[in-house]
Amino acid sequence: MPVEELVFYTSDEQLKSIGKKVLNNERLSFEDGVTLFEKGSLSFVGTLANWVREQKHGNSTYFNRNFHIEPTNICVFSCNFCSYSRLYAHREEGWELSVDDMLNIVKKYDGQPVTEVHIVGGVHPKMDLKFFAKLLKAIKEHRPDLHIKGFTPVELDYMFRKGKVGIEEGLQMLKDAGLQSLPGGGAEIFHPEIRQQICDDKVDAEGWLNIHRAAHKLGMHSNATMLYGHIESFWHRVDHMERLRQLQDETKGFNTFIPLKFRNGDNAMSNVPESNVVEDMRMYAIARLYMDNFPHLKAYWPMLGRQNAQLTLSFGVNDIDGTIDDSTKIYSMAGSEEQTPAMSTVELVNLIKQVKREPIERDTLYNVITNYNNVDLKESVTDPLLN
Ligand code: V47
Ligand code: SF4
Repeated sequence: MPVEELVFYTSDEQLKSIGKKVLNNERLSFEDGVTLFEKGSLSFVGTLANWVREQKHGNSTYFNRNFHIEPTNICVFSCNFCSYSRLYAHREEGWELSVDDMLNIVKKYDGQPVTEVHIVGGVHPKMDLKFFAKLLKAIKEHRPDLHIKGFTPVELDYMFRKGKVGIEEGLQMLKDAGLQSLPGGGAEIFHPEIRQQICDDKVDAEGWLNIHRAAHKLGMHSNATMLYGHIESFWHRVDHMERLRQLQDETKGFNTFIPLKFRNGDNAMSNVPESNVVEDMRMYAIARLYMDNFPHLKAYWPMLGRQNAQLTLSFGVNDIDGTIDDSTKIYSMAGSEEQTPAMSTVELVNLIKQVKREPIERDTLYNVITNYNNVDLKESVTDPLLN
């Protein structure tokens, strides 16, 4: 048997026909997606996903130098999976940063080669459009070269409704103030059957997609996430990916798809068990196969843990996010093993090289900053740029 047939071998006729479609670069149907979740072994979906990944990116594996700002964990919403937020009535248990506090966080990175700040937090009833426009302007004035990726449709929808502005107008105001792209959060699971049970009171699927559509039309890029591994069925995941795939066909504005593993520490869904590593890897692999029009697939290591993030690089993933510098609490508060998430560039590069991939530092829009494939880190470990 030729080796090509051996690696994709399956006796199942349905899987065989899906495998052929993938190898012929044909789009998978909704039913194909569900079949992969129901019947695809890790080795079957993983081998195919790795093939697709190598067709698209070879061994290139991206990371960036970034940090987060979480303006507040006070939130008017009550998502059941959220371990991080506190209601306004209990605001003494949370934090609320002023524009100056946040500018001081940015100033900590003066002289350091970070390229991106990721701003996301709870929905505070008093942090409005003007407050955030002031923040964006202050950051850009201080550090014009820092790319600002910020705000989920959950925050934006609330900000725009409260400020009585439409989506386009609100986004344009934030763009003019310095916002350059949107992160992928707030998507959770789009289907109302699940959304109503896990995050009933925040923006719905249509609202989330409309805000990303409008951002893309304004020339901004964005990411998309999916919170998986809780009470959803496989077909809800496929439905979620299908809605994103359709919007991407329309706008081509998404850079990256990021499946986020549900962590059950200290939240209202702590009774729901977490998915195991095989299910996690199958999720990434099937995402790579289904999301054929998304250029990149990211494993977010603060949520998954660094070893599992490393493992995803054999199951379709080509991006593992960035240095983070212990600047986010969302996952440590939900029980992730990464309690103080921070990795130096040397650690990220070594993590990628250990699994025989090529580490490439990128900016937010995937422009290459440095290809570390031929850099001997033992030589340059004292270089401050690598910390
Ligand atoms: O929308 C909250 C998730 C998201 C839990 O765009 C949880 O580059 C698991 O979207 N278990 C926000 N997940 C974070 C996010 C993100 C992260 C990294 C990079 C990017 C990007 C975006 O965090 C929320 C929600 O889906 N989340 N609680 C939890 N218990
Ligand atoms: Fe608020 Fe976001 Fe937590 Fe939901 S996930 S409660 S919107 S901070």
